[in-house]
Order: sequence, then C-alpha cells, then structure tokens
Amino acid sequence: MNRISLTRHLVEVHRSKGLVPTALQQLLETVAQTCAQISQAVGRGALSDVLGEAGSDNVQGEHQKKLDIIANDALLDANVWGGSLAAMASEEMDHPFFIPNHYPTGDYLLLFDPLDGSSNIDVNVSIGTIFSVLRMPEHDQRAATEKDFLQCGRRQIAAGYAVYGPSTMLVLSVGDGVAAFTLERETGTWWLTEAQMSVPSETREYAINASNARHWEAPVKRYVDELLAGASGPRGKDFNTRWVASMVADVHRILVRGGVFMYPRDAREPGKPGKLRLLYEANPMSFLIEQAGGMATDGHGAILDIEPTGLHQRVAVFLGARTEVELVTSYH
Ligand code: P6P
Repeated sequence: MNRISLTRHLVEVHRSKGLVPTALQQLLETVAQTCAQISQAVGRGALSDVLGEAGSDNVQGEHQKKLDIIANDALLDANVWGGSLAAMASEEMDHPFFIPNHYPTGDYLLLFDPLDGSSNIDVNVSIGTIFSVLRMPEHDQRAATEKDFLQCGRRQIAAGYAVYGPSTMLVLSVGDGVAAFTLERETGTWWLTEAQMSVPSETREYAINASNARHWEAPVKRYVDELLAGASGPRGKDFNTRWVASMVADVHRILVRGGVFMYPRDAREPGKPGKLRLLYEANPMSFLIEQAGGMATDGHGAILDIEPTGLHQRVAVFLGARTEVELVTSYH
C-alpha cells in the first residue's frame, strides 16, 4: 500500500504549496511525536501512577490532573531546544514560556491545551491535545513578549489536535485544507488516513451541554428549542444530540461526519463570555473547521477575526455546519 507518512505529507505540501518551511516542519513533527508519547502515557491509565489530581490548580482555577502536567511538560521539553520557537503558551501556565538564551530561537509561537477534556481522563473517555502556531509579528530577532501571542486566529500558520481515542489520530491544517493521520503505535509513525476532511453544510446532529439550558441567552434557547421541536417544528426534521464534554472528541466527530458544536456564554458567570479559551481552544478548532468548509462564530462574528486582549481569555463558540452556525448566529 502506498502509504503517506506525516513527514512525506509535509514535504510534499511544501513542495507543491510552499506552506511548510523546514522550521515549521520540524516544529509540527516534534509536536506530533510528543502527542504520540502523550498517547502512550494516557493509554497506560491506571497501570502507571498518572491518573487522578496533581494537587495543584491552573490559572483557570481548575484542579490540574497529573496527566495535564505530564502532557504540558512533555510539550515544553520536546520543543525548547529545536530553534523553531520564540516562546510557548499553555492553558496550564499563567504566563508564556520564553525559550532560554542558551537555546537558539526562531520565528514561531506555539500555543497548546496539552490535555483537553481532562475531566474525562479518570472515566476513560477520549481526550486530546490542541495546538496552534503563530509567527512573531515582526521578523526581527527581538525577544518575544506575552503581547506577541495576542494575534487574531486568522493569523495562525498552522493548527491541529491529537485525539486519544480507540485509535490515536492527528488532525492538522497548514492552511490548505485539513488532513488526518492515524498513529501506528508499533513504529510511532503517523500515516495519512484522510487527505481532505470536510464539514457538510447540513446536519441532523448538534452538541451542547443541555444541563445549562436555563442559563442560556434567548437566541440560543430559540435555536435549540427549534432543534428539539423536530419534524413537526419550524426546522421540519428531527435532530440527534451528542455531548462528550471533550471538545477534541466533539470537534473530531463534526469533522468526520458533520454537526454543530456550541458552548455559549451563559448567566452562570455573566462576566465571562463563555467557558472555552480563545487562543488555544477556539482559534485552532475554528481554523480547522473553516479550512474544512465549516463556520465558527462567537454568536456575533467569526471567531478567527477576534482581536485577543488576554492570553487566557474566553469566548462563546458556535462551530460546524455552515447552515446551522449561520442560523444560530442570525438569531443573535
Ligand atoms: P462542560 C473540557 O473541560 C472543556 O474545556 C472542553 O473540552 C469541553 O467541550 C467542555 O470543557 C465541557 O464543559 O461544562 O460540559 O463540562
């Protein structure tokens, strides 16, 4: 079988489109290799002492799981020496990690949620790693600052995720569509298993945490009530729902078979525009969804056009099937 590895895919995309210069290829391969290592750690579960809480909280005030920290440290250790990066930012770190002077630095900025959905770890449900690549705003060699990360999602150079499920998959875009790779554990090779993922514009499947319904704003209530009304309601068809409570798993399902994912702002914390983080959750996922022909808004405008003001700022998320995201956005 003429199988294409991640390495060959990146080389051939650069050859045909010029989108993956050597430094970016090295960065993406290093992230992919680290995700394979994280997959191995996650897969051992209770056989290693990696489950449960770490006894610390992150900047979000969330109890960190041991695997959150293991994944975060693995990504830092693997990427610190390569010379592609100026700095890294993570959900698990209050401030960016700037590449120390004794290592070479490069133009790229790497952002990640090292283990998204970690509330699912202890119950053996799919979780994942989300990553985003930006470039330093100017090309001069000045030292990076936290402000350099505050770029709108449209400026992403690349984005992707690994999903640690029954199989371990890597889904990646460098700006020319979305490709999916499956990890061959025996050799540690990522093999191209889907060259061009696409999100159908129509769907019958939606994902939202319905237990928050009483806290939703009116446009979301109206939209979901119409889905619930089914064939006899204004939509004229029945819908199905899925909620894994692991964004990577929910978004992966949408990229594979369609659907719409929503995490709206709600009245529980009116000061927060939503639960999900813009820079290392919503932006990379929105980049992938748009590259796959879908749509992603915060209820008012494209997520990728939002000018960030803070490293860990949150945002409401409506992403997936274009017709559905257009409709729920129009209700806002
Ligand atoms: P809830 C996981 O903690 C996460 O950040 C996303 O992966 C997921 O979509 C969401 O939160 C789940 O939130 O409120 O349903 O537990």
